[in-house]
Amino acid sequence: MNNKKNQSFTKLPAYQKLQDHYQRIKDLHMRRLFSIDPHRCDQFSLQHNDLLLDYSKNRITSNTIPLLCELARDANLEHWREAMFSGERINNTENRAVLHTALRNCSDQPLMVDGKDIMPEIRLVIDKMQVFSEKVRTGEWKGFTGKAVTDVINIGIGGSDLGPKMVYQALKPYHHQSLRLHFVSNVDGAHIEDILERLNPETTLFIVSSKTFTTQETLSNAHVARDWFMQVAQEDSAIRQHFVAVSTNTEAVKAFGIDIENMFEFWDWVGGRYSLWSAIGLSIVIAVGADNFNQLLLGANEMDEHFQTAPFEENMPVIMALLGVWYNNFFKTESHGIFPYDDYLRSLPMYLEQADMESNGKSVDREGRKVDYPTGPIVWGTSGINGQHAFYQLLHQGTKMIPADFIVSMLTHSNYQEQHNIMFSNAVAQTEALMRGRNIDETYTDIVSNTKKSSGVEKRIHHMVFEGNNPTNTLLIKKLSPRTLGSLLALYEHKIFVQGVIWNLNSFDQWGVELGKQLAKQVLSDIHQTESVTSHDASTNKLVNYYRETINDSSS
Ligand code: G6Q
Repeated sequence: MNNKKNQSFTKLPAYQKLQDHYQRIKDLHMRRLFSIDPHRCDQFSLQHNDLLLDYSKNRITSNTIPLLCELARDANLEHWREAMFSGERINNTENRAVLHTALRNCSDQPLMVDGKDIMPEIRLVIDKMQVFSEKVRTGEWKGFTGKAVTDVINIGIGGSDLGPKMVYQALKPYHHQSLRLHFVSNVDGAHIEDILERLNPETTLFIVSSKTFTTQETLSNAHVARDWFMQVAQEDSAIRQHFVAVSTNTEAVKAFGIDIENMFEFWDWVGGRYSLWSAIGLSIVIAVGADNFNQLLLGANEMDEHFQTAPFEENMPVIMALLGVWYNNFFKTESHGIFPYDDYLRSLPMYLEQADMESNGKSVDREGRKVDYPTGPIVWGTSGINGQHAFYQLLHQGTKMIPADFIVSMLTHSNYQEQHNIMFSNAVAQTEALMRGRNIDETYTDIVSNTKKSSGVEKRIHHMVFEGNNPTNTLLIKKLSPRTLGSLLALYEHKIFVQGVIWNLNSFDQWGVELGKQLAKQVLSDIHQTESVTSHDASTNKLVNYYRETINDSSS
């Protein structure tokens, strides 16, 4: 058990130095910083394999990064990093190790947890996943009427859904030619119904993905799937060929009626939102094959090594984390935008919302003391190019500063190179516009040269000025492949970890999701009562009673 205690974030010696530094540079415009140092980009960029991070469009000077790195040292980042990778129980509220990195560990070194080397078990499960997936992919795995599988449905939610779904979309060019994958997470019956109505039970395979195998939404959907299937199959014995489970809970899997032979195991030291590398990635292996899945793991492992070995000043996840802390805690920004310029990465913002906000959305520190500083930002985003025609107005001319990551692929998988050139130029132009802005003189010149008129300009000019000085990171990916995707996702995982260490949080529990779950069980039972509900507050009573009356009226 790790007993090392961190000082509170605001008591770290570098914190005060950063406060002073902030006071000195907070009003500096990045335009000026670029004009003073035309080579700023060389100083503030990092390359790791096929990822290039340009962080020069940030409100930093050459003094900022050394001070932020000092902050990371004050927060004992080296110690916590070592503790995580070596399997110490750094998830102190659940008394668990945090070892998603072991799932992509390609070395032949043992990794001990509770006196046991966990690497052989990991390899066994990976082999089992690969053998099974190959059977499904080649058509050797047959349904109960002897037909090959055409459709695979992953039933899961949260960490058991978002990662596999996002990776499946991201790796579209690597998909099996004819197998179709579907992801059901919402307990709204419309979700599963919309998918099932198009499918044939004889050729459909279900993966019930749930770490605990107690999650209400997932089990409810799994029962709907089983009933749908049994209407046609009739015999219980047919379930074997159509239902597999991914879980840590053998007993619950058995109780549901899934053969243990068809269960793919993982362990309590894999957090839900960090689980796509484990058996939770089974749908990914089926979609893209074992070799591509191994490339995904390799890319992540390469980022793990970079994170463990590169000096903080040259360490991509550390730098991204520190920049986030710089804005969150000194500029007091509230949110952080994620804008992919690659259609295959369209679900990445949603995935990172969970990864980041469930990890660092905490208001007590590792020791349970209330924090007196802002922790995790609101992480949000969508496809950048669509955002430009929607909410970017606020980024450019609103009153809030929103630091953002622009994630851009350079080589396209599509056949439309000119479309890709348009997308790339938009991404880069946006970061330029957010940084430079357009001052009043430039605005005046632009208007006059575009309209060839100077009369009436004063009326509009203030609406057309852009202050600029909005910070962005640009992450250029050479080409979106399993390997680069693995590195990209591990980069964000470690960024989140570093921020958690600096804020002295346990980034690996998620107690905040519990209360709503408990209350939902109570409300569900209330809905079935015959009497009016009075046990909640007036608002909740009213909503529940109105719902009960409405569904009762409609069924009578
Ligand atoms: C992730 C969270 C959460 C979890 C889901 C599904 O870190 O713990 O999103 O993944 O609640 O849980 P199960 O996999 O246990 O069904």
